[in-house]
Amino acid sequence: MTLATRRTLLLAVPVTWAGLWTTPLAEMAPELKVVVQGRDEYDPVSIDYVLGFRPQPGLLKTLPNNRAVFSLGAGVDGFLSDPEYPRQVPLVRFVDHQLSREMAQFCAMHTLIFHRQQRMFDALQRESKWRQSVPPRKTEDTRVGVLGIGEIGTLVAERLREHDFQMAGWSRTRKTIDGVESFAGADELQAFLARSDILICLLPLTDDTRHVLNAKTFAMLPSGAFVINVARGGHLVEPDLIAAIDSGHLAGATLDVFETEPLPDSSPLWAHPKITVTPHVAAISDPRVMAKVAVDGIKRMESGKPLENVVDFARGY
Ligand code: NDP
Ligand code: OXD
Repeated sequence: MTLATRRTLLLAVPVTWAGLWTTPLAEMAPELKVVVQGRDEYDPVSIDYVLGFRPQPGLLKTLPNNRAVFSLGAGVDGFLSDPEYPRQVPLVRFVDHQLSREMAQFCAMHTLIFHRQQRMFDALQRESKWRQSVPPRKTEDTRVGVLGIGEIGTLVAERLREHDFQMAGWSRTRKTIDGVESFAGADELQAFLARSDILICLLPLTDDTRHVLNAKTFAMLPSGAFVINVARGGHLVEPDLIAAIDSGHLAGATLDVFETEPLPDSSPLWAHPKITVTPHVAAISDPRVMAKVAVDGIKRMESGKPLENVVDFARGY
């Protein structure tokens, strides 16, 4: 990178992880000065750019010359939950095909584990029992619904379509995706849920989508439906999910994200026999790619080009 002025980037991540990004940043942009929040002394006035994930609330408003914020996550709720986020500073979310591919793989895996009754066979194996059984419903008769059919949701739907599931997606605006039925807006949510035997949540967490997975929406799903939440814990009312499973209405769930992370030891989700818990690992982004996205963004900004994947503060994603 050749910069007319030496620029300074504040890396707002846990100090012990900082090396994951400082090393590739130094290789890709040796002229960029990188300071690590909580480790290095810095003058707030000197900060030109920020790269981070869930920075401490109030931090960004202390940086009067900050030109842009680059999110290390696809979801930017960790920035927008800061009531003092300076709205004149563009926020760039992380968009990467490798990330979408990993998300699609995780969603396909958990859809198929449920559909092919793998948990039942795991239990039978533990008891040395040989019992042949086929999925209760044919794949082509099984309806999968993706809540949030954006960058990641679209690839998830396309990959599951290849397995012959009947696919649909729900979004704010209408979509045209081959072999994926489109439902749009609040008015079509009920019809979308009523046809979703397996529901995958891939929405951004906003004021409109918080707690969208609740007792009322679960009741709209067909009996025996399965829920996969890989978006944010704030989408789900956890006690409502447990109640819907324990009542027999829902067959179970896979949860990768939680209202409180790490999931507390005391959470009933850990030991629930019909819930699979994973520790926010549906996709682990590559720090080198994240560093490159930030460096490319800085280059664009420095050469007067518009930034890509900028968050719309009014929409909240
Ligand atoms: P996008 O912004 O590309 O897509 C969001 C989708 O949600 C769009 O289709 C959008 O509709 C839809 N949407 C937003 N608000 C509403 C609403 N009120 N009603 C109906 N539809 C709505 O996001 P990504 O696909 O990149 O990421 C989705 C989320 O996945 C992230 O925000 C993050 O929380 C989560 N994530 C989790 C990871 C993990 O490891 N577990 C990793 C990466 C992401 P429209 O298209 O009409 O705008
Ligand atoms: C996320 C991510 O937003 O890992 O969760 O990208």
